[in-house]
Amino acid sequence: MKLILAIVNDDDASNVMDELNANDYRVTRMCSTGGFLRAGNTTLLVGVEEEHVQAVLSVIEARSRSTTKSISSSQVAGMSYPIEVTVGGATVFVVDVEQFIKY
Ligand code: 2BA
Repeated sequence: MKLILAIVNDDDASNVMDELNANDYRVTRMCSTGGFLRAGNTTLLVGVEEEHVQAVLSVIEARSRSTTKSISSSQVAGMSYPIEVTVGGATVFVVDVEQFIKY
């Protein structure tokens, strides 16, 4: 079994979850915060058998848009000016599950 951890934009999370649920995949949604922007994002946990990993990744890829965010953090000669960073579509980790237990 694999655990897919997907960090997605808050705005995309419902679309991703709806499609995963419609395809019978179980999902847990966690509120998270990016360490760089310190802005809210969503982390989805999806536990699936290995043969379903690609299907889940396809849903996440199709439903996650990348956006640009402007932040004023760069300092030059004491002046700060805005820089743009591209966020998402999705940052995904696929990890091995040693045990899956449901009581
Ligand atoms: P944040 O850490 O808030 O990062 C938001 C975006 O800022 C990143 O988008 C990237 O474009 C930029 N960024 C992050 N760190 C940077 C740095 N040190 N210098 C310059 N630009 C930087 P994404 O790469 O799409 O990441 C979106 C969110 O996914 C991140 O939000 C974080 O919550 C998570 N994430 C990304 N990579 C991760 C990793 N290796 N481990 C854990 N979480 C990760």
